[in-house]
Formats: sequence, structure tokens, C-alpha cells
Amino acid sequence: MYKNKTICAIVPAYNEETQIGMVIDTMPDFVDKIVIIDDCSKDKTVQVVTDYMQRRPDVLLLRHEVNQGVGAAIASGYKWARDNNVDVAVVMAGDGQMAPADLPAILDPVVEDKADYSKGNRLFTGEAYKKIPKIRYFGNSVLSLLTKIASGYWNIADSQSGYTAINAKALRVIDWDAMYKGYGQPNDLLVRLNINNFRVKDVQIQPVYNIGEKSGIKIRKVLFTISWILFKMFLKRMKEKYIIRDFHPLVFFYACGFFFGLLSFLLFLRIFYFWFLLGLDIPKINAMAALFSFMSSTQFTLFAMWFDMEANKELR
Ligand SMILES: Nc1nc2c(ncn2[C@@H]2O[C@H](COP(=O)(O)OP(=O)(O)O)[C@@H](O)[C@H]2O)c(=O)[nH]1
Ligand SMILES: [Mg+2]
Repeated sequence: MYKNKTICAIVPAYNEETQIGMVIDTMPDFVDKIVIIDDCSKDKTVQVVTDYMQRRPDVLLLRHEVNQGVGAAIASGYKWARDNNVDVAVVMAGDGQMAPADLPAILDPVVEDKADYSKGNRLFTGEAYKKIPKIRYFGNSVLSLLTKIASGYWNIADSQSGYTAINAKALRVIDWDAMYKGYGQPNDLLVRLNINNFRVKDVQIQPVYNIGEKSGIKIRKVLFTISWILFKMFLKRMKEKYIIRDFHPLVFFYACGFFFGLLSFLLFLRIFYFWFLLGLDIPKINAMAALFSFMSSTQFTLFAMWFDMEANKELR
């Protein structure tokens, strides 16, 4: 129990035989249940956890029969937490990259009902740039920006941090079977939370690297897949939030921004074609149209973003 709430730690684990023991050993005492989800590991993860279970009644192991990905493992944990009436569920990786000392800070906003979901943000500290490998820092920055646009949580950064806490209300509302099953899970979930108007808070945490963890992420591949998921989820959020459940003309602003953006791209291509490839004068009407589209596109898009920020102000 933490401040009179039952706490369950959800620990996705895939081939973590060397790491999982440390995660269990260092888990703070106020965590009532440690739910480890083995995603069909090929190593001795299951055996290590089963040994712990002989001594520790607070450890529980759920097993997937086929490997489905970290998002799917988290979904299984969330469903367990929901069905067992846990007050707050927190996700901590099975490789030990979530510092237990940061747990109270992550829990506080949710336990005190200031947020429905809180997540760790490793970028607040000056340490981040030094500790996080450069290519990951770059990928994370790109995805964080795209996640702001897609999710409507404009004040949230470090979108790839998996250290999060969620309350019982959100556990009941979100459809866990629909959530993305791979590494894009935190991004996907943020958009789903926004569609349902849940409050989300960022909490400062320490980046943890070099503790024997081995990442399964292939940065370039993940960057593209997650961007694509974010694009689809963005469209879903626009439809659900601003057309079906409620209404806001910002959808049309975004649509016009996109249309004129595409048009100006084509018109500028045509200008370059005439100018560089044919060596001719630029057709005046083409130049005017290109400029007009470009200006319209930026105006529409920026206003759409501004309206979206306004519409989500209450969810901070
Ligand atoms: N269930 C499951 N967990 C996974 C899978 N891949 C990674 N994980 C777990 O997800 C957590 C984070 O994965 P990791 O590869 O370390 O990602 P990174 O820390 O962001 O580089 C770790 O606890 C892994 O054990 C998978 O395919 N299935
Ligand atoms: Mg890791």
C-alpha cells in the first residue's frame, strides 16, 4: 500500500534472466504485487521468476505462449490489474532500467488524483544528454515531437519512457486488446488517453543505462513504425474527439493545412523543374499559387495546433 492505495508493478520481461532478479530484489516494499509477464522468453527468465515465487508470495508470473512484444505484455499486466481491482498500476521494465527510487514521484500525481496517468521524463535532468546514447536521444526527440502532435498532450516529452503509473478509472476505460503490441505502446496509449480526456503528467526521473541491460530496439526501424502508428492514431483522435464525441473546427484547419501543404510541395516542384531543369523563367501564376498555398498551409496548420492546445489545456 502506498498512501492507502494498492499498487501493482507490471514488469514486461523478455530474455531477462540476468536482470529480473535485481528488479524483484530492489522493488520498494509498498508495492503490493509484482506481476511479471514473460513474453515467451528463450532463456531462463521463467525459471528465475519461479524460484522467487517459492519465497515471495507477492510475485506473480503471467506467461504468453508466443512472443507478442512489450506492448502486448503490458496489456496483459494491465488487464490483470483491472480485473483484480488494483488502485494504481505502474510499469517497470524487466531489465532494471527504472530506478526504484523514482517510484514515489511517479505514483504521487496519480495517488493524489492530480492525474490519471503519469510518466517518467528523463530529459529534465542535465544528465540526459550525457547518459542517453546519442542516436537514441535523437530518435526520442523526433518521436516526442510527433507524439505531442498526435496525442494532444503538448506539454509531455520523452514519449519513449516506459516508466508510468495509471489509475483504476483509466484501467477500466481503455481497450487493452486494441493497444499497439510493440515498442510504440507508450505513444499509442497517450493518444488513447487523450481521446478519453484523461489527465497526464510528466515527472522528472533519472535515465538509467549500463546496468547489464541489452536493448531489443532497432532504432531506424522503430522510428518509422512508430511514426506511422502516430499518424494513424492522430487521424483516429481527430475523428473520435473532434467529430464523433464532440466537435471542433480545428479538424478542418488541419485538413486544409495538409491539403495546401501537399499542393505547395507540388507547385514548388514545378518551379524547380522550370527553373533548374529547363532553364526557363518561372511561370508567374505558378509562383503566386505556390506562395499562396504555402502561406495558407502554415497558417491553417499553426492555428489547428493552437486550437488543439487550447482544447487540451484542462488535461495537464
Ligand atoms: N514482453 C516482452 N517484453 C519485451 C520484449 N522486448 C522487450 N521487452 C521488455 O521490455 C522492456 C524494455 O525493452 P528494451 O528492449 O530494454 O527497450 P529499451 O530499454 O527502450 O531499449 C524490457 O523489460 C524487456 O524485457 C518482447 O518482445 N516482449
Ligand atoms: Mg531496456
